[in-house]
Amino acid sequence: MSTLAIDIGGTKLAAALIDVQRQVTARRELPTPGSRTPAALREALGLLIAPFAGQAQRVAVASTGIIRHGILTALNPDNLGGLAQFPLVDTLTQLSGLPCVAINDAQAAAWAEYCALPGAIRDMAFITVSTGVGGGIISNGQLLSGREGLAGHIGHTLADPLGPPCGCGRRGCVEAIASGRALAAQAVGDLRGLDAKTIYAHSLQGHPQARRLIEQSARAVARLIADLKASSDCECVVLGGSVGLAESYLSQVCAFLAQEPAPFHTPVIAAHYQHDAGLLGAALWAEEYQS
Ligand code: ADP
Ligand code: BMX
Ligand code: ZN
Repeated sequence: MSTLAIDIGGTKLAAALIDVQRQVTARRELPTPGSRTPAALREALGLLIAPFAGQAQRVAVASTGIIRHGILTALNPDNLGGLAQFPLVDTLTQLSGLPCVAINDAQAAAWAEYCALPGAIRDMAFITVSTGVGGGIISNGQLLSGREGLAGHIGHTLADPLGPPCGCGRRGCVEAIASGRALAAQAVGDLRGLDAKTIYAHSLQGHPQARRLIEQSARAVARLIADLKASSDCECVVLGGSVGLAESYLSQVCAFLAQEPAPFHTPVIAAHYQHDAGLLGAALWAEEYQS
């Protein structure tokens, strides 16, 4: 059975076929629409999946936002251009004519990455540093989603009480300091108006402000990892997302984590499935959910 997996992020939409051997084929991407109305997102999803017609037996979606009863509710609507709610499962069932399940993107990626770890590991956390900062927690071999679907939304834990306001309504969240959107929002002077990818490229070339912004991001993520170690005694943390996977980001996070006291240390590794973790996780989750 082939699964059509879809990953909805704040910056890009991805889709691919996942076969029984868990191979990702025919992967394609589109930008998340600029005008983020429900109609625009529905239209973009239609365009994204059109080439897959007749090639899959079910749809599995990993999406940014709190996913509960098949509905996407944004915790931070700014990441989706103000879009607060979207009927994810109904829309994709209508567009594809196939049965559909949906799960939060970082929870999905956590599940895929957990499945790729050695079997002895039972407790781990996944962090994506991407448009936002998302997370998924595996405790004693189980993915935590929570009654309200909020479990793992660790990007909205406190990094700095005096930090910038976050779109979730809190102030100084990890996401408001470390995410791709935060990097762009905090940039001033010659970096103002640039996206995180471009700011990151400047940091690699030694631009002082860009380097400070990336360091600040990596430091906030390292402190988050120490907090996760303290709260869950995770055996490792897996890092993903386009910022999290960018050159030298992981080594910066590890250097900041090494500055914390030893009981808060845990191995930090790059996502095995790289940019496909959400897609694969949704497909693997659908296998569990529908078997
Ligand atoms: P999504 O959040 O849609 O899942 P990504 O994981 O690609 O998508 O994260 C998007 C964020 O990552 C944007 O802020 C973008 O500017 C930034 N980004 C994309 N590519 C890179 C890169 N090579 N290096 C650093 N940042 C990147
Ligand atoms: C936000 C939140 C999470 C999501 C995370 C990463 C929204 C719309 N999203 O914290 O649900 O997992 O961003 O999302 O409230 P991404 O778009 O960066 O992949
Ligand atoms: Zn927040």
